Amino acid sequence: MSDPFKQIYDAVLAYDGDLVKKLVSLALQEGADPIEIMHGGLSAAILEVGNRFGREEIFLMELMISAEACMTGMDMVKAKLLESKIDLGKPKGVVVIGTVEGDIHNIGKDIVKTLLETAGFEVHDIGVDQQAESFVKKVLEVDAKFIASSALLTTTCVNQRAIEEKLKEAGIRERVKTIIGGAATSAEWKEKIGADYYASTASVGIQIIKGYFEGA
Ligand code: B12
Repeated sequence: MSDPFKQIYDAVLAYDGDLVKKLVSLALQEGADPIEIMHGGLSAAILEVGNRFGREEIFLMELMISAEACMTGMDMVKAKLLESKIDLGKPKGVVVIGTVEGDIHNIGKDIVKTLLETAGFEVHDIGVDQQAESFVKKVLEVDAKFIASSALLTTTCVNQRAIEEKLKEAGIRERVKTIIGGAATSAEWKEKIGADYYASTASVGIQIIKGYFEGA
């Protein structure tokens, strides 16, 4: 059989959700690394679809169908990762995660969430299109020490700045760390809004959050 990750990649690009499902299931059965299925197969493909959409080579409908196919595969991989999670006892830390207001992209956020859960963190996912106030409210409710926010649109990443402001208004900025991610964010943006950390990938983000709690 040829490279399973490449086959999954091709199936997403072919808008074939059923084939994605079949190939991911087969790859998992054959012991392929779930993280590699996520990154090398599904994410790589959806990013290529995004590039094609950006170049106006495909329509929004095609982008949506590919995203659907990608998410089907992601759900299977996430289930596999969580199934293999060993009981690590007390959570390593409490994190609130969500996608900012005006933004419904959830694939990247969900990867970060799954990897954090697999690593033994207690994660409170407030979902997509969430106001800055909702992040802060959740932090107070569950006594979280970290906010992880995702923004994919240049029009919505401003809402990560709103999270910083709302934390200050609530008087808890000093005791909560913030990490930002998603295609619309960057190290420069982090500096500009006063967030604590930026991560270009989920794996880098997990390392940062782990590092913080291990040193805390
Ligand atoms: C899939 C997709 C969609 C799907 C979303 C499905 C879903 N349920 O999420 C649909 C079709 C719904 C969609 C809609 C739209 N989209 Co869209 N979409 C994408 C696409 C192709 C892929 C995004 C994705 O899932 N990538 C895969 C994941 C794994 O990558 P990721 O999110 O970047 O996450 C990784 C890292 O960034 C990081 N990460 C992400 N978040 C976080 C958070 C933290 C804390 C950390 C540590 C790390 C982290 O971890 C992940 C893994 O390493 C991107 C293209 C792109 N280059 O990003 C366009 C893109 C983001 N979309 C775009 C646009 C324009 C739109 C629409 C406005 C289209 C329209 N005309 O309606 C709408 C907006 C809807 C809204 N209000 O949010 C533009 C944005 C342009 C801009 N500069 O603002 C892009 C860049 C496409 C393009 N090239 O034009 N989209």
